[in-house]
Amino acid sequence: MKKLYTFSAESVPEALIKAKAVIGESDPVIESIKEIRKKTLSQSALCEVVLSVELPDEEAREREEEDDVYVALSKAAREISEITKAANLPDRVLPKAKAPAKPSPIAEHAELSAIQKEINKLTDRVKLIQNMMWEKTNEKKIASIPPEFAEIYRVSRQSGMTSEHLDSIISLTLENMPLTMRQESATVRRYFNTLLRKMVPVRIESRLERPKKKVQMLVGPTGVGKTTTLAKLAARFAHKLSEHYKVGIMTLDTYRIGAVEQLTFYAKMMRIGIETVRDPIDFSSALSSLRHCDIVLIDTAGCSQHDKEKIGRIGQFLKAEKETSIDVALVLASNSKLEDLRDIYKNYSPLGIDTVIATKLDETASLGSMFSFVYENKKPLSYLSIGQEVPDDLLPAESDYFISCMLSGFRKEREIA
Ligand SMILES: Nc1nc2c(ncn2[C@@H]2O[C@H](COP(=O)(O)OP(=O)(O)OP(=O)(O)O)[C@@H](O)[C@H]2O)c(=O)[nH]1
Ligand SMILES: [Mg+2]
Repeated sequence: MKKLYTFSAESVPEALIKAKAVIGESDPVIESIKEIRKKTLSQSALCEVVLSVELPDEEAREREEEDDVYVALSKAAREISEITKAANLPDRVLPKAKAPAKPSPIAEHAELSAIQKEINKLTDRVKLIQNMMWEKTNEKKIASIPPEFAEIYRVSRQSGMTSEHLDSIISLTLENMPLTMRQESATVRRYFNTLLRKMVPVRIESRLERPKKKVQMLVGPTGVGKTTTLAKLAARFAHKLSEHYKVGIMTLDTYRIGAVEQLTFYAKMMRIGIETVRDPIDFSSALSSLRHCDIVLIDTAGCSQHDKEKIGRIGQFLKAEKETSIDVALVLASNSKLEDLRDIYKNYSPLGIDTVIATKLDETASLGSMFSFVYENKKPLSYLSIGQEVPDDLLPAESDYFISCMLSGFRKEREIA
C-alpha cells in the first residue's frame, strides 16, 4: 500500500528537507512537483512536492488507524480553533477548559495573614535596627532581646521608667508569654500594656455612703497644683457627679500672699463655704464648723521636701485632730524626675500618705518616672490632673488611661492603647 505526502515550501529543495524530517529513512518516490505561486515583489514563491512511500501491510493498517486518530484529533482541534476564533459566540458553546481552582476564602485569608506575618516580622527587624541606633550605648542589651520587643523596650525606656523595672517586666514577659504570641511586636505591645496596667496601683473613687464623711487633705511641693486640684475636686463633688454632695473647703495656707484669695475666689464661684485656719489649735473647731458637709477638702501650703519644719507643721494639724480620719493625698507633678519624686515622698511620708494625685500629665512625655514611683512605693493614684481648666481637667485615676499616655503620648480623650 502507498501513502502520499504533500510538502510545500519556497523552493523544491526546502520542501524536500521538510519531507526528510517527516518521512525519515523511508524511500520516497516523487509523485509530482508543482509551482503553486510565482515569486513577486510582495510575496515569495510557493512549491509543492508530492511524495509516496510504500508501506508493508501490517504497518499500513496501523498507519491507517493512526491516521484516523490523527484526522479525528486535528478535526477536533480545527473545530475548536474555529469556534474560539468566533469570539462573538456565546460562552456555553466554547469547550470549557478547566480553570485553575479558585482558592477558598479561608485559604485566601490564611495566605494573606501569612504574608502579613512576614511583613510584620520584617518591620520588627527594621525597628530593631532603628532602636539599636537610638540606643548605641545599650546596643548589647537591646540586641539580646527579641526583635519584637525592641520597639516597646525603646518606648518604655524613653518614658523614663527605671531600667530595673523595665528589665524585670521584659524578662517576665519572655518567661510567661506563649511563644506563638511573641512573634509580632503588636501582640507583644498588647501583652505589655496589660502587664503595665496591672502594675499601676489605683484607688477607685468610691461612692460616699451618708452619713459617712470624707475629709481629704492635699499636701505637696510648691506649685504642683494643689489648690487648682482642690477646686476641681470641690466642683466635682458638689456639682459634677450624678450625686451632689455638700462640700466644705478649708485652707491652712496662710503663708503665701494671695493663697487665701485664690481659694476664696473658687469657693465663691461654686457657692461653697470656706474656713481659713492659722494654728493647729483651731483645726478641730474649724472642722467642727464644717460638720454639716459630706466632704471637706483641706488645702495646705506648698513646701519643699527639704523644708522639714514646714512639713512638720502640717503634721501638727493632723495630730491635733483625733476624732476625724483624714485622708492625705500627696500631690505630685508628673513632669518631675524619679529621683525627686522619691525624695519628696521620703520627706512627706511622716504625714502618712494615703494616695497620690498626679498633676500636669499634659506637660510631660516621661510619665514613666511617675509609673516607677507609684509602682515601687505601692501608693495608689487617686486622681489625674490633665490641664489648668477648673473643673474639667481632672479625672479619677485609671490605669488604662495612664499607661496609654505613658506609651503613646498624652491625649485628653480617654483612649485605650
Ligand atoms: N498644665 C497644667 N497646669 C496645671 C495643672 N494643675 C495645675 N496647674 C497650674 O499650675 C500652677 C500652680 O497651681 P496651684 O494650684 O496654684 O499650685 P499649688 O500646688 O497650689 O501651689 P502652691 O500653693 O504655691 O504650693 C497654676 O498655674 C495652675 O494652673 C495641670 O494638670 N496641668
Ligand atoms: Mg496652693
